[in-house]
Amino acid sequence: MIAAAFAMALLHGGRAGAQVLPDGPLLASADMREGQDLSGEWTYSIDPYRDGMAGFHGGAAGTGHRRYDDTDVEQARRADPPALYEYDMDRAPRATLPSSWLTHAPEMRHYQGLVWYQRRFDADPVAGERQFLRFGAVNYAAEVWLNGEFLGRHEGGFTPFAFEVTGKLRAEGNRLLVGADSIRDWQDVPPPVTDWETYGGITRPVSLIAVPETYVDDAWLRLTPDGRITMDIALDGPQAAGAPVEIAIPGLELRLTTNADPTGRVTFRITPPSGLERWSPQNPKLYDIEIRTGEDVWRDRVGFRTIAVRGSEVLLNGEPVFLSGISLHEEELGAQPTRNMTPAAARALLTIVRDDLNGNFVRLAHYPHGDAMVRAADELGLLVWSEIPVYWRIAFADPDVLTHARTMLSEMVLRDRNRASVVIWSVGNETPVDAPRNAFMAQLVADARTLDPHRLVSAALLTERDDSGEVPVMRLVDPLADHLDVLAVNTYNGWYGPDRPEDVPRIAWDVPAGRPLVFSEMGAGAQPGLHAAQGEEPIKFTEEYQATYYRNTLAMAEGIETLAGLSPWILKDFLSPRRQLPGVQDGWNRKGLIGPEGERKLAFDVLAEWYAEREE
Ligand code: GCB
Repeated sequence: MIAAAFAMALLHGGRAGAQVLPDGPLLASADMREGQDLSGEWTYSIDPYRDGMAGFHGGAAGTGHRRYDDTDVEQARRADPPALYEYDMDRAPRATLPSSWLTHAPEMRHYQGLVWYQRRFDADPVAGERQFLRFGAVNYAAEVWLNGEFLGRHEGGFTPFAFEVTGKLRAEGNRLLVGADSIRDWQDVPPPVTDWETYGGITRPVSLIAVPETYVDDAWLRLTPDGRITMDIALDGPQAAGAPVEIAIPGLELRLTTNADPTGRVTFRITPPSGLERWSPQNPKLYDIEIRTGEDVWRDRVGFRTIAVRGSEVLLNGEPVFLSGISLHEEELGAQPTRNMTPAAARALLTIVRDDLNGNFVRLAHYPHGDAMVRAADELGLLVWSEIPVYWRIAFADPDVLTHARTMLSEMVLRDRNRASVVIWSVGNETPVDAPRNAFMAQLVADARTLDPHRLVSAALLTERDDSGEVPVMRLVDPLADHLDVLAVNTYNGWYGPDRPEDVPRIAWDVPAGRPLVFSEMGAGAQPGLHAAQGEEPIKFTEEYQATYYRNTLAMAEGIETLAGLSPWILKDFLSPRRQLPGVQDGWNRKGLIGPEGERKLAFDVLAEWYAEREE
């Protein structure tokens, strides 16, 4: 064992600076802590007029509708016969979480609004320990009460949050109430109009996590461009200042000891042993990490790699890599998805990308996916683009909206910056250029760099079309491009707009020279199993049309010298309420290369073969 003791009172890598940080405990790598899993059976109650929030009329105290009180309604009614209650969370319908309420019952399929969820649980709080309730995500806004006490509110349907509940738990029958509201307005991120299903509800795991009084709240380990492993650790608790900290990476025979600085922080930089195996799609090597302080043990599995840009190339561990990718929504395979992306469901999708599509890259659109997906990418060796849902038009001029988006960005980066697979942070998708938007997006890029200086930053941009010359020219004229490491554009020539698929290869691209360009989207719809009539030209939504579209768009892509990768739209058909062509879409965006249950369309092989050729 190599022993080393370094205590460098440097700035803790990412939590300092001007970025907007989440409130409350971070609990980095919370999914690796042994918690009490509160998934499983909950009760739920719809509340379309939101009178459960306010109380409205009812019993003497005006509580007849107030869902979050710590009341056994049945007992209260017997104890006070005239009392009026118009809810009873203990006897409400049951649902298994995580999932969206859309699949709790047929009549819930199109419900959008407020739904109350309740979970009763026993806890065994140990004196001297701290307890946290951690939510993987609640879509969209959540208000949380424990035993009648308000814990807080969180907005944003795709990032984690936690509340400290030390001293608030009882041994038996705790009553956890969550008001989950799926309604968004134009001050929200994403805005009300998107092109995917709003899966309202508690869509990721909920757990009760116990830690010693002083514990490791945040730890960030990575290989920095100087070739060293850099670790930033933040303790929280009364004994954090000067606390002894031990870091072990058994796979590298490393054991390091030090003491935290007066603010409870530690920064280490070490030259890794020469045996370090770098993480890559070919060798997704992860190292077990243990960080101890007092009784607390923080665990994670971390890969070490570098990512950079040189001219128009993306470099992984110093070597050029072409991003052979595909976009993905957080929606599992199956005829009736509910958004419960378990580790197995995530692996099922990513295995198709890696093994069948010959891919090495996924764009996780259009919002941060759950821990399970990013962990599966780490394990399977897929490079990841991770995005916040700054999508189309939001209220860019509103400073509160900017604060909200910045918080979301921090929540995403702080959750996932230990994941080697994540190589690109994206600050948004198809946001129309104007002054307030440009300032908004530039701020997000600056934040991403402060939070994490060594990953690449991108955004999916819009292009302008110029038909004044002999061939159509697609032009990238967006001032945000100057701020990004990787330029990315979505292209749909041959699907939307005037072009026929066979005209697509001649389209020219006017993009900044010497910088990597990714087609963050390209796509065409096809209903699985719908084929062109014999001898007739394929019409839209046949598999043949989609396959022809792919052949021609790939031919166009081959003409772009700076093309560094693709993430076509999209691996799997996904539910979207704006897609209602009867008998063809029926609520599904059909641009998947596979259907809802994995049915492969003809275009799948077109792309898979193209990627295979690039590997040779
Ligand atoms: C886009 C959007 C994506 C849509 C897709 C489509 O440009 O970024 O969210 O689903 O087009 O299918 O139109």
